[in-house]
This record gives sequence, C-alpha cells and structure tokens, in this order.
Amino acid sequence: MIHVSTLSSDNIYKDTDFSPLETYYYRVYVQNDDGLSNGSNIESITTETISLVSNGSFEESGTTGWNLIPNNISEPLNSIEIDVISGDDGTNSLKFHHNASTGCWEMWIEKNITRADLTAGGTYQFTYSYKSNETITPGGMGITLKNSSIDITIPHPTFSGDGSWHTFTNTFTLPSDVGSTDPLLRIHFCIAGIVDWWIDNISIVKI
Ligand SMILES: [Ca+2]
Repeated sequence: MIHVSTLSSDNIYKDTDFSPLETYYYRVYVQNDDGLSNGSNIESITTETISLVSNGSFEESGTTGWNLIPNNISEPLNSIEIDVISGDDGTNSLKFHHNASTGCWEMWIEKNITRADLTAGGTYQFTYSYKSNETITPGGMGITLKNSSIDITIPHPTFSGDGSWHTFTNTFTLPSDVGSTDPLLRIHFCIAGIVDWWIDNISIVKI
C-alpha cells in the first residue's frame, strides 16, 4: 500500500520513487461503510532507463560538467571545443583537433559519475556517436571508468573517416564492490597527425 486517503476529492496520486527498467503495478481500492471494494483493474508501467552521464550530448550550455584536457601547452593549436552545427543528437557535438603531424598528444575529456546511481554487479551499456573525415585509429587508454574498486577499460572503434555519424556501443559489468567514491569517466584519445574528429551523445545506461 503506497497511498491511503480519506478525502473523496483526493483522486490523484503521483509516484516518484522509481528505479530504471522496472515494472510497477497499481491497483485502486475504495472503502466505505459497507467494506472494501474488490479493487480496480491493475495498471502497470515500465520505467525507462536513464543515462548516468549528464550533459552527454553537449546540449546543456556546451561543456558544462566536463573537464577538457586538449594538451595544448606545447602544441597550441590542439583543441577540444563545442561544434554548434554538426551534432548527431541535437545541434552540439564536441570537436577534437590534433595538430601535430607526427606522434600524438594525448587528449581527453572526463567527468565523475555519481556513485549512488550505480548498481553493484550491474551490467551497463556505454554508447557514443563519433565521426571523422579520415580513417583514424584512436589509440591510448580508450574509455575508462575507474575508482579504487572499479577498473573498466573499453577500446575505441576505428573511425572510418566517411564524415558521417556512427554509433559505438559496448557493454560492461561492474564488480560486486563499486567502492565509496564517484568513479571517473575518461574518454581518452591518442591520434597522430593533423586531424579532426567529433563525438556526441555519450551515455551509460543500465541494461
Ligand atoms: Ca549533441
């Protein structure tokens, strides 16, 4: 029993305590001096999953919530910035420019994921959209999610260079102990050459 009322005018109840991808069932009973009714039809609703990555599409004031590391001290033309006209989801995406013709400067973005949103032992799907204008193989550490107990590494795909958006997905399972601190999500690239690439629509959802 989640809600009881003795007011005849009280005919709306708003439930706010949900978990993702769970089905909830509701039934209404009415009671008067003659006793309790048999109850209404049972209505059900399945909640949607939610991404653990806030502003993963860079639509909320651009890079709000993200820490950007373009590594542009020795190579000033390296950049990580919002591109406002070429989003895959919405209008904004995040454009990387690496400006060294040989070797790679490591470049990455990162943000903390709220520990309280994680389910120990849960399986999650990481997704992002990506595009580039030439074929590149992003080396380096790939995508990592880490704290003292979590140590997840997901390799990047090869970017085909056709100038179109593609979607990359990968599933991972959290350990039974997810630690006590917010894990750091880092999307890390090491790409040689003078090249541009874009990412958008980063999400982590429980599946
Ligand atoms: Ca976007």
